[in-house]
Amino acid sequence: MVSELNMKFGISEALTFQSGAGGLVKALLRHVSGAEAEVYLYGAHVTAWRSPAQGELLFLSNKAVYGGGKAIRGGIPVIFPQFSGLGNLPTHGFARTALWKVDSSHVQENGDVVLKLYVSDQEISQSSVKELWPHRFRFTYSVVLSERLRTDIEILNQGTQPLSFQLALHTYFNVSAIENVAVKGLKGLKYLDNVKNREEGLNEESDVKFSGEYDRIFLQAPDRLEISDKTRTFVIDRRNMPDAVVWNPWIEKCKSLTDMEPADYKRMVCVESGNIVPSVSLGGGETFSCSQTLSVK
Ligand code: TA6
Repeated sequence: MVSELNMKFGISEALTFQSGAGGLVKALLRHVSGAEAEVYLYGAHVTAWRSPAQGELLFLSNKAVYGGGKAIRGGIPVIFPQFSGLGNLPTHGFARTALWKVDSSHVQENGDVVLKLYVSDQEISQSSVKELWPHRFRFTYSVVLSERLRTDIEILNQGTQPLSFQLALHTYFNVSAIENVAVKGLKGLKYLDNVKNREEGLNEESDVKFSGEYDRIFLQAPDRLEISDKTRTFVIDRRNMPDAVVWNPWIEKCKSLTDMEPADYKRMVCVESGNIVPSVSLGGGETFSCSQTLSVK
């Protein structure tokens, strides 16, 4: 499998496929700047993004489980076609535990390394899912590495009937310590508070900081959000992904997660770009596209 993938899609220096954790196949992308990213075919899951200057930029749990129908804890889980429990599918949908396939790979003129993965209804084997979400679709996910990390999404409704979905890139950022972190750009936004049974609220904080379990879906957020940490700032640029989820499990919730160390809440924050409320409606034959670009300064 790995050697076949390297024959077909490998690009010397820029893109190699390897056997990763749990025997799952992962791709290693290397950019001329020295930036690197790792992507598992399982879940099309970006598990690492690192830069020579800043090191590991995404949080990845040392207790993550690889395969077996459980999502890898950390990196960038792809949430589709349902966010959290907002529907009758398994929490956060089936994309993050599906086995994606390689569509293509190339290095652009400007040096960006591109790995394009896809999953369709053909690759979804769980019959229960097909009953609950009986649509023909193709989800194409492009991981584009330069000094930045861009993830482009195209979702095609291959059926004739309309379908609707929720979507999010559930990005886990690696932070120095949660008490050093502030999420900027959310002032004045309506949110749904998942810690208070999705109670609606209005955010007055220019800087969202953390002192307990935090789990809010911010609606219609600006295209640019920032996460300031002690010595660096993450910049999240979003196209056509208006909602933003901010999550930190804090002490008790973190302890309850078997695939996180009890102290892991201190070194991560999730800021997730998405299309959650309302869901996206897609007519037969129509395509939805959106994108997230991560950079650090
Ligand atoms: O994005 C926030 C959230 O919906 C939280 O409620 C928490 O459940 C988190 O996702 C992680 O969910 P998971 O199913 O990956 O454990």
